Amino acid sequence: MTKKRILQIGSLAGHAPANAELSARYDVLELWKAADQEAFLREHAQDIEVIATSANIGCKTNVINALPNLRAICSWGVGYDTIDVDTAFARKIKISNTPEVLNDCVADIAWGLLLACARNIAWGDRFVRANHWENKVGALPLGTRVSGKKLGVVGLGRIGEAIARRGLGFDMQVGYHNRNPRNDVNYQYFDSLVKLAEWSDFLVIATVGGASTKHLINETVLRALGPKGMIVNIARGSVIDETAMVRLLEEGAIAGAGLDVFEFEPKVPDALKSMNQVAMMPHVASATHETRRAMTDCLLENLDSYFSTGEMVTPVA
Ligand code: 8YV
Repeated sequence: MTKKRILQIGSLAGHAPANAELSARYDVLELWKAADQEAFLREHAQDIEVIATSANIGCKTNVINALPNLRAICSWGVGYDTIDVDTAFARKIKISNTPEVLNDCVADIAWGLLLACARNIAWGDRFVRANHWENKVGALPLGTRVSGKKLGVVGLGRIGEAIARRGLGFDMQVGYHNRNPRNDVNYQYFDSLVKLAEWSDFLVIATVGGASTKHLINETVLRALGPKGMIVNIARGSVIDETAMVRLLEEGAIAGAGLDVFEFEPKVPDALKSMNQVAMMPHVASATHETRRAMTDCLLENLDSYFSTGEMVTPVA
């Protein structure tokens, strides 16, 4: 049987077997390897009905516009702020992502960063490695208690809920802000972000990225979190006004930050790199063997499903 053709926009480098698994099943046109991508798109414009991409690479307007027969975009990852959804939906192009399978691992990293920040775990690691303990060079400062405190979640969706549930295991009170309250949870709802930030000891960002949430966490919200408050972001760097956050961390107007994502990643502000009250990861919250395997399986299921039924298994609504 001849393989169906797909266009793969970028390498799925975040899961080593993924590229080979796609090529084993499909006749893959690898856009990212083309020296002249526009010429490549022109050459194959009529043949491409399906795209495979990822959350970090997305699918831009020019690619969609270059492909008159495009019907489906299947993405690896849950976020789709990098895909021009409006242009795609206007042409009735279907989009799928890989939701649910990464909730737990992303929530675990939110908690890892929260604990690292509050209890100086990354700082302590640096302290030991630098032989400061052995050589009695100063002492690691006291940390901040986590158990029993107040956890604010911005964006109580699938990942936000997994973060909130873990908070209950730490005997925390949990509050959240969404556009609308949910009637299926018992957590305290705040209709304003500023009120949630004022209430919270730890504010964890788990909302979607893109234009609708750009700089949602601005200077006012950060000031409301206050000099003892800590912020954690496992969502998208664009949700926080990073310049304001760096300035307020420098001033001590907020106590610390645990960050997996950055506004202009992989560029990270130099100022953050020298702050011991900041714990950072290179956008790897979903990066476990198990979760990345599940994300690749979900991508393949969506592609297979589209080709056999015309429908996605996990469509983006
Ligand atoms: C991706 C993510 O792994 O799923 C998402 O939306 O941000 C991550 O899980 C990341 O984009 C890969 O670089």
